[in-house]
Amino acid sequence: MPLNNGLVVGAHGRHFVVETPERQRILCHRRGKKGDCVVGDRVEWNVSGDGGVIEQVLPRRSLLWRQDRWRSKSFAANIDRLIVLVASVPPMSESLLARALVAAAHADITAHVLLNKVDLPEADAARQRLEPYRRMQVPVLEVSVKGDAAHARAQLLPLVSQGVTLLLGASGVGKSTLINALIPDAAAQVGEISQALNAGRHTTTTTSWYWLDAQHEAAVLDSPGFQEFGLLQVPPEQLVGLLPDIAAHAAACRFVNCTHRSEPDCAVREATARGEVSAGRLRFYQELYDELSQPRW
Ligand SMILES: Nc1nc2c(ncn2[C@@H]2O[C@H](COP(=O)(O)OP(=O)(O)OP(=O)(O)O)[C@@H](O)[C@H]2O)c(=O)[nH]1
Ligand SMILES: [Mg+2]
Ligand SMILES: [Zn+2]
Repeated sequence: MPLNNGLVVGAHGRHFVVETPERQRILCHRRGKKGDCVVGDRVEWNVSGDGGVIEQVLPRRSLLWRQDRWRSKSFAANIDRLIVLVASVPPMSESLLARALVAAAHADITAHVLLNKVDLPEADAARQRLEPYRRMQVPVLEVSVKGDAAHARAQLLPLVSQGVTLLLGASGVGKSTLINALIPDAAAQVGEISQALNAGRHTTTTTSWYWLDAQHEAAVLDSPGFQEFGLLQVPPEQLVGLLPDIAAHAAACRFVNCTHRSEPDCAVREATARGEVSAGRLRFYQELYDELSQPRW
C-alpha cells in the first residue's frame, strides 16, 4: 500500500496531528515510539484504525532547537523565519533574546525581533535595550497589538505572508494576542496578566499551527513561553561566528584563537572600550563561551 503524505501541525506527547494534502486532519502516532517528529515535519503515514501511524519523517530543510543540560527540545521543523517577541512588560530577558538569536543563526534561520506593548510607559527602556540588536542589523519592529491591532497587522503581514513563521518569546509577551490579530478566526487563548495566580491563566502549552490564507501557503506558529534556552548544541569555537557584533571585530585580534577574555591586543575588547560593542553583549558572549566550554555529561 503506498504511503500518504502529510504535514505535522500539532504534537501532543506521542500523538501527532497530521494534515493531508486534502486538508483533512488525522490523529497519528509515531511508529516505534521514536521521539523524532515535531511540528512542521513532512511525514509519510499509513492508515491504522481510525487514525494513522507515521512511518517516516522526511528530510528537513531547517530545525530550530535548544539543548539544555539534561534534555533537548525541538521548537519546529522547516520554518522559514523566526520572530522573537519581547515586550515592555514583562521586562525582556536579554539573555533569552540573545540565546534565541544564536539558536536561529546556528540553524540558519532568519530572525526578526518584535517589541510589543509599546503603549506602556516601560517601552522606552525596552527600546534602549534593543539598540545593540538594531546596530547589528537584526530587524526590529515595534507594535502594540492590543492598542493598535491594525498597525500591528500592517507591520507584520508583509513579513509573514510567505512561508512558515515561528513566534517565540517568554510567557506573557503577547504571542497569542498577535496570532489573533493576524488571523481573525484563530481563537488562540490569551492569558490575562491581571490574574494574580498562574493557575487558570490561558497560557499556551503546545506549538499550534495557523494558516494565514485559504491556499495554505503561509502559516504562523504560536508556541509556549520558555524560561530557559540551553545552547549546548553550539560548539564554543563556533559561537563568535553566530554573534554578528562580536564577529565584526574578531578578525582583528592579535591571536587567531583569541577568546576575547584576557588575551592582549583583543580587538573585540578594544571595540567594547570604545563603545562600538555593548558591554552587555561582550559579557553575554564571555559567559556563554564558558558555559559551552564546560565538560559535557
Ligand atoms: N498593554 C498591552 N497588553 C498587551 C498587548 N498585547 C498583549 N497584551 C496582553 O498581554 C497578556 C499576555 O498575552 P498573551 O498573548 O497570552 O501572551 P503569550 O505570549 O501568548 O503568553 P504564553 O502563552 O503564556 O506564552 C494579555 O493580558 C494580553 O491582553 C499590548 O500591545 N499592550
Ligand atoms: Mg500564548
Ligand atoms: Zn579577541
